[in-house]
Amino acid sequence: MYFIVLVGPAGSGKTTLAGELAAYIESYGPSVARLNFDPAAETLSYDADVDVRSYVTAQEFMAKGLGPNGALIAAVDSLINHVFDIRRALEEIKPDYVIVDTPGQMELFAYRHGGPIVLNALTHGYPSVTVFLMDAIFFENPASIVSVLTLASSVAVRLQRPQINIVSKADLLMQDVLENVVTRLGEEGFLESLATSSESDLYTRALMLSLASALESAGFIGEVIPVSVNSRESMDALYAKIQQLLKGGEEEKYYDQRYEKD
Ligand SMILES: Nc1nc2c(ncn2[C@@H]2O[C@H](COP(=O)(O)OP(=O)(O)OP(=O)(O)O)[C@@H](O)[C@H]2O)c(=O)[nH]1
Ligand SMILES: [Mg+2]
Repeated sequence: MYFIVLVGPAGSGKTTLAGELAAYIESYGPSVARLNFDPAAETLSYDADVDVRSYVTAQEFMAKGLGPNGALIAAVDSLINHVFDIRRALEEIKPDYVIVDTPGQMELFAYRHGGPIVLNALTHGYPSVTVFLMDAIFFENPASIVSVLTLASSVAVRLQRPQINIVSKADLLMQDVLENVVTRLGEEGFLESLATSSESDLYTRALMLSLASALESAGFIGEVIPVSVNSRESMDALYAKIQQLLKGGEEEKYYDQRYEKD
């Protein structure tokens, strides 16, 4: 089993991509299990093979008096009690891939303890990759771009597994932004030049430049793949990268070569 964990801000397209990517991979032969990992999901655009809501729902915690955000956090934390049952359910299906559709409340993965602990317990012993979705809407100006890539790096630091950063809903990108920004993000010095070109005040620009420079010097950005569920071509690029990271040998990473294991 290989795990593909979809993480991204609210509404970035995780659930839609989970269903479309599963069908896309199946069209080439491998079997795929769809795992809904969002205890607060109301409707899903795919049929979940395993659904955490069979074990715990955010609504149960709201009934105990928590607000919607606190209830989701408590629900994800409490998944640790069910994670072995969820693994067993997946092991019975024995799919080639498991696609994990996570909740949109990013602080679960970027800042809190619960998200990474539960995900690590879920995927322990199996190769896994994070696909981080950055909505096309974030690619409108340098401040949003630097900010969403910084968020992507927080997730990478915390989940500690190979990560593919994608621009989701790429069909909504203007052609000019696709060609002159998104496809150039991996070029050395490009993010820094973008930060420098920002029309922010001096302090903000200096901060953005430092963040851009840190992300670049760590080799974090690499290739950012534009993906639209309407384009088979972009799904080809995503699937190729997923296979490269999952099967390309011992935990292939595209981070800075200086820190590779001996
Ligand atoms: N144009 C376009 N819209 C998309 C694409 N993928 C998803 N959407 C739309 O984006 C909206 C949000 O999609 P979801 O898949 O529910 O996003 P999500 O990340 O699962 O949302 P939460 O679970 O609430 O965080 C829906 O209206 C989708 O139809 C895409 O590739 N292109
Ligand atoms: Mg969703």
